Amino acid sequence: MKRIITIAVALLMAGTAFAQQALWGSASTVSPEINEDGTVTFRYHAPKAVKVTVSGDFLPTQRLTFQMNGQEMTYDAPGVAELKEGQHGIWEYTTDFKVASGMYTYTFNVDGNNVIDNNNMWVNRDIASLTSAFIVPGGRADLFTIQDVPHGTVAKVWYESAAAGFDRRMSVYTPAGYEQNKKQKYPVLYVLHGIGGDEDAWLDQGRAAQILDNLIAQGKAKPMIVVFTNGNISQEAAPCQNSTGYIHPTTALPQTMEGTFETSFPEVVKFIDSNYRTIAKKQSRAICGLSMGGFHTLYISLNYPDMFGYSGMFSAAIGVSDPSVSPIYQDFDTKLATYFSKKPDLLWIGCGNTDFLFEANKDFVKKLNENGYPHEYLENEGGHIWKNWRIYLTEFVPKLF
Ligand code: FER
Repeated sequence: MKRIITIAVALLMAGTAFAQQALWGSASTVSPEINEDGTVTFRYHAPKAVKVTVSGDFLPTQRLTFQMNGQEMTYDAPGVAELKEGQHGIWEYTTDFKVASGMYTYTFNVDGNNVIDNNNMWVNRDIASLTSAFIVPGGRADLFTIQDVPHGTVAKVWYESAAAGFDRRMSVYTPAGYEQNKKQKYPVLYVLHGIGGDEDAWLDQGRAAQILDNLIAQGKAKPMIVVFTNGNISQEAAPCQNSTGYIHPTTALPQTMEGTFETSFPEVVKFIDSNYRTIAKKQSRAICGLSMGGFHTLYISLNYPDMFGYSGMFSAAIGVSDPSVSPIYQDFDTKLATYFSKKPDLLWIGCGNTDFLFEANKDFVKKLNENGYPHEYLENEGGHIWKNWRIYLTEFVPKLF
């Protein structure tokens, strides 16, 4: 018996040593720690550091400015707080306020260098920045957590793109029950990311799969298939997931907002309708997106007015199209009139009142009002941030189908 145990332990050790390279490098410092009084403590081990700060959207925002098209624009940047060095080179900061329920992302800055919290295993990428994340539960944030409900399935799917000339990747969420209910057909929501993003953005930063699981389980949303495309037509897939391996994410990729992605969108819809059990009609199709994805949503909806019954524009990059680069951006007013003459089920717009695109969104809403074009508009606090985009998704999805 003893011998059998020894062999079993030896096999286990050999197996795990190969299976887990990082087996002996465990984390020891607790960070972040959500305290019983509602404050949050951050810790970072840096025995030789001179200055350590934490920056994140759990802190009051700072207003910063930048130049866009010769104009000075203001935007919200995450606040910054200093950590103090304690024993054993562990730096620490505890908020002097209760952190409200919500999902937050943050980074440390150690002597001028931005780093993630290496004791927090939840890391997200936002364009070209790695951020650490945490959720303070309660309220709407409970939609972002994994609950004891039936879960959908997320697949990474490659499709042949004639427009790009190579295979491209998308993420596809099928709701709980999809695999079992073989006769059931489902409506489809297409969800688009912002500039510099990719087919992973809404699932990682946006918590879209959790939001869908929870809203469906609560009976607040219909079971639906959700498709997350990669809106950078020059790109096969997200960084490290493409044939070149590594790519550095940038907001200035070739063919960004030059019409090819929008023009070729029917090839995506055709692929989904051919490979999934969809209800392949306008009233059972929705599209939405944040920022550049809101821009894509607008032009796809206007140029293919028979394709989507529901369209959602989240902090949309309105008014930045160049009609000279693609016919898709031309004859805007005529296309808008045609779109509304075909009676879409819903055009939904959401924008925060400190977003640098707030004025552009307000102008668009004004134009819709002046023309009597039906729409829903949510104006809330905050800027061009994931906090708002998660809120907009939770508002938009229950209105569908
Ligand atoms: C612009 C304003 C906003 C623009 C793009 C955006 C290319 C997109 C922002 C985003 O997706 O977050 O002028 O020009």
